[in-house]
Amino acid sequence: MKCGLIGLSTVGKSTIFNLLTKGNVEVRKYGGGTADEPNVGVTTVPDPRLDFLTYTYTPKKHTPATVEFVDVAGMVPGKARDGGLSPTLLAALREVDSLLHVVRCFAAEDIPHPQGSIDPARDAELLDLELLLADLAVVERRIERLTSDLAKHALDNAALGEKELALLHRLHDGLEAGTPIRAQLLTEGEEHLVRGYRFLSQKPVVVVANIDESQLGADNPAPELAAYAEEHALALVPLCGAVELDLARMDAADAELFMADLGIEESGRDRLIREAYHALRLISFFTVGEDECRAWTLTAGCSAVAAAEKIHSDIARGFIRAEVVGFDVLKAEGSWNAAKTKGLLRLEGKEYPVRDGDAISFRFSV
Ligand SMILES: Nc1nc2c(ncn2[C@@H]2O[C@H](COP(=O)(O)OP(=O)(O)OP(=O)(O)O)[C@@H](O)[C@H]2O)c(=O)[nH]1
Ligand SMILES: [Mg+2]
Repeated sequence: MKCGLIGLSTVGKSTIFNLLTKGNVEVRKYGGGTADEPNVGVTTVPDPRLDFLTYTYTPKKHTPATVEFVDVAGMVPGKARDGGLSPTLLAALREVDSLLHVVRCFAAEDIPHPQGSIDPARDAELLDLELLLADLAVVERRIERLTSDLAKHALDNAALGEKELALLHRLHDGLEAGTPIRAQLLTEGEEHLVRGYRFLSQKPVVVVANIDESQLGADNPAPELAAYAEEHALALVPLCGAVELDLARMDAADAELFMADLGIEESGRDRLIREAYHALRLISFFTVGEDECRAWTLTAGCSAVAAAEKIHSDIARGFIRAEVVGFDVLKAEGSWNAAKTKGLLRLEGKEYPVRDGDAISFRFSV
């Protein structure tokens, strides 16, 4: 699972990246949005269910689910229209599965805002427009190419080419009308046809409102941005990046005092990871045993064979069946073997849609 942090420049992307990855990665400075190699860091997903399994099995190793975060340079509005986004930035963003869109809501007069004023809803819209325009450029290039190939009878499968062309025209019109591909409701077949383009506006998004210290504990700390997020059906997580980063670097006792003082109930880091997980429709399944208890990340609705693929391509290729038991049953029975003795393990095939909390053992032969 890879998640990209995007936003205009100096909105706090690297601060929040540091918070999420616990600052173990040296964060590069981008001179006013100049493209550079992205910062990459991995963080573990807190999960009390894995803690329980580890406690029960005392395995040699326990491995939480991880999310990889990618922190890129700030986007400069207007660049995507001329195809001016840097290839490094585009390549990094195409690779991620989802986006955390950081929007500056904090004031800080000593930190100049590239647009000259603090206006979170305007900024969010500007950035979303960049994503649309980046996709539009890809769609237009592809339409041109396909049209020419079809005219020259240069395609092996002209019917498929025609189908793709029709779809691209539809996406094009949608994008021009301001609708991200995410909201254009593709069928599974259509989705498959254009999957290779890895459109930016198709990726699921969580908006992170990087709020001012003065707004900590407020009910609705960024009302205009909240309205924008609601209108566009986007999840919104408000947090104060600078304060949360300080908090994450304190020892537990100090952090507790500090949080009580500021009216923060849960660390922003845990909350952001949890809410992002939820908003991005991610679930966890587990593999358990004396050697290792491990949580794996999967998109909700994925099949058992897709889950197998996460572990090893051989397991997916040689998939015979999956033995499955839900976490709650496993917890109630106390162990995999106890559940097995009671006949509570289910045998599922390749197409079984994995549920959050399933513990799975795969039978396969290669
Ligand atoms: N007051 C305040 N300052 C913040 C907050 N979050 C980040 N900053 C400051 O804003 C400045 C920019 O933060 P970065 O995290 O580097 O922002 P960025 O989006 O990664 O910037 P670029 O990579 O240059 O686009 C730094 O000086 C941060 O300390 C916040 O919540 N409150
Ligand atoms: Mg940065």
